[in-house]
Amino acid sequence: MRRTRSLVLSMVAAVVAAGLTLHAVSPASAAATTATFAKVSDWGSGWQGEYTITNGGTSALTWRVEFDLPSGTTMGSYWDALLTSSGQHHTFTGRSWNASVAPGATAKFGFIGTGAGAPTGCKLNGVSCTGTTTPTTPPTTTPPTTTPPTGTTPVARNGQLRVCGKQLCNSRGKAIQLRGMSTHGLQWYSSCVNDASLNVLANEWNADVVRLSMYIQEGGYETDPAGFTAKVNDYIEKATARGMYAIVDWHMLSPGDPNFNLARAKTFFQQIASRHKDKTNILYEIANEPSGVHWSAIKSYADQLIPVIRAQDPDGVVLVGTEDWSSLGASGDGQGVSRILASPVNATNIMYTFHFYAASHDDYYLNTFRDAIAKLPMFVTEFGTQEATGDGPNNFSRAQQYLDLMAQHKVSWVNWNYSDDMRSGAVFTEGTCAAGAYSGTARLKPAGSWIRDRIRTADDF
Ligand code: IDC
Repeated sequence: MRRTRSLVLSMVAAVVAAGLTLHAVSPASAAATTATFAKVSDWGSGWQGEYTITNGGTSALTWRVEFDLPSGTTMGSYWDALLTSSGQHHTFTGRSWNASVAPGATAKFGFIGTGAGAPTGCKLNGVSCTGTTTPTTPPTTTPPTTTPPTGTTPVARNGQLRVCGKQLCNSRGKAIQLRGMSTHGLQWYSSCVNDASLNVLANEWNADVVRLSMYIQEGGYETDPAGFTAKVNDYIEKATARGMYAIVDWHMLSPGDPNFNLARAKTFFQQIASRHKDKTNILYEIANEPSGVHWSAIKSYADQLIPVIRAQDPDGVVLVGTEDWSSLGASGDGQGVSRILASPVNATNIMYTFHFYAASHDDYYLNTFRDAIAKLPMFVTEFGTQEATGDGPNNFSRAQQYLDLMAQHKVSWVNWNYSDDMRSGAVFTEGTCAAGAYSGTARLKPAGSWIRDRIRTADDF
C-alpha cells in the first residue's frame, strides 16, 4: 500500500515538474502547498480515499482539509485525522503525529467512502487544495488506483489492514478474520522458528498470521536488545516472504506494569517500525499481559508508546493488552471493559486484546469476551485449549465455543504455541524442532492436531 502511495506521489510530482518546465511562469522558488486526493482502491459500492498534504512553504504547516461529498456518497471510517462533519461537508485536522508538517514534507490521512462520488470543493486552510504559491497545470490524467492484489497468500489477498468500526478490515474495506500461531518465547524456542517450520506453518497449516513472542524479562530483550531486535527483524522478513501477517509481540509478563519497560519499548518499536514501515503485514502488540495495574496505567503506557510507532509507520494496526493478563479484567474485578469504554486509548486504528485458556476460563470469561466484542475492536492474540499454565488437560468443547463466537464476529485469533516444549499447549512433541520434522501430523500433540485442523480451513477474505 505504502509503495503504491509513493508511486502516486512521484507521478504527481512528475506532472507538477513537467508543468513548471513547460510554462515557466512562476516566481520559481517555493513549491505549492497542496492537498491531493486519490482513491487508492475502489470496490464498486465504496472506496478508500487518501489525502496527501504537501507543505511547499518555508515554515511548519498545521493543516485543515475540508471538502464536500455529493449526496448519495457517505463518509465511513477514517484514520490519521480527526473529523468534524456538517451534512455532506467534512473537515479533517491532523493527529498528534501528523498535524504539523515540516517544510518540504508531507502528511496523509485516509477514509472510506460509501457510494460512487468523490470529494469536491477541497480547501486546505481555507484556500484551494491545488496550491497557493505556484501556478501549475492541473494534472490531466486521473490518479491511478491500486490494482487488486494478485497472488493467493493472506497478505497478497488482503494488503494493509486497518480497523474499521469494531472489525479488522482488509485494504478493500472487507471485514476479515486472521487465524494463526504464536511462537513460544524466542529466547527459549528459536530453534522451532526457521525456514522449514515457517514453510509448514504457511503452506500446510495455511496460517494467515504468526505472532513473534519476544519476552522482555526471563532472559529476553533486556539481556540483549540488539540481538533480539535483529532476531525479530529476521523473522519479520521470513513471515513477509511467505505472505503471512506478523504480530510483533512485546511479551511483557512480569513485572506486570507495562510502564516498567516503557523506555525499552520505545527504543524497540521505533527501530522495528522505522525498518518495516513500508511493509503491509506488520501488527504491533505493545503489551502482552499487563497485571497488577489499573487500566489507567496501561492507557498511559499506550498513549505514550503508540505515537512513537505512528511517527514511523502511520498505518500499522496496534494491539493493546488489557487488565489482568489481557483478560479484560475478568481475572480481576470484571470491570475492565467499562473502564476501557470510559477512558479509551487515545489513538485510532487500534484493537484491544483478550487471552483465554479454555480449561481454566469458563462461562464468566466467555460472557465478558462476548460483551467486549459488541463494544470494542477485539483481537485474541493468545489462547490455549488447556489450562492457563499452558499445560494440563485440553477442554476442546469449551475452546470450540470460543472459536464459534470468534468466527461469528470475525474476531482474529492466534493460538499458543508453535514449539515442542513439554507442555500440552505446545503443538509439537518434544524433539520435533531438533529433528526438523514439522511437516504432516505425526509429531503433533492433541492440541496441535486440533488447532491445525481449525487453521487450515478456507479463509473468507
Ligand atoms: C508460559 C510458558 C512457560 C513459561 C511461562 C512464564 O509456557 O514456559 O515458563 O510462560 O514465562 C500466558 C503468557 C505466556 C505463558 C502462557 C502459558 O502470555 O507467556 O507461557 N500463558 O502459561 N498467559 C496465560 C497463559
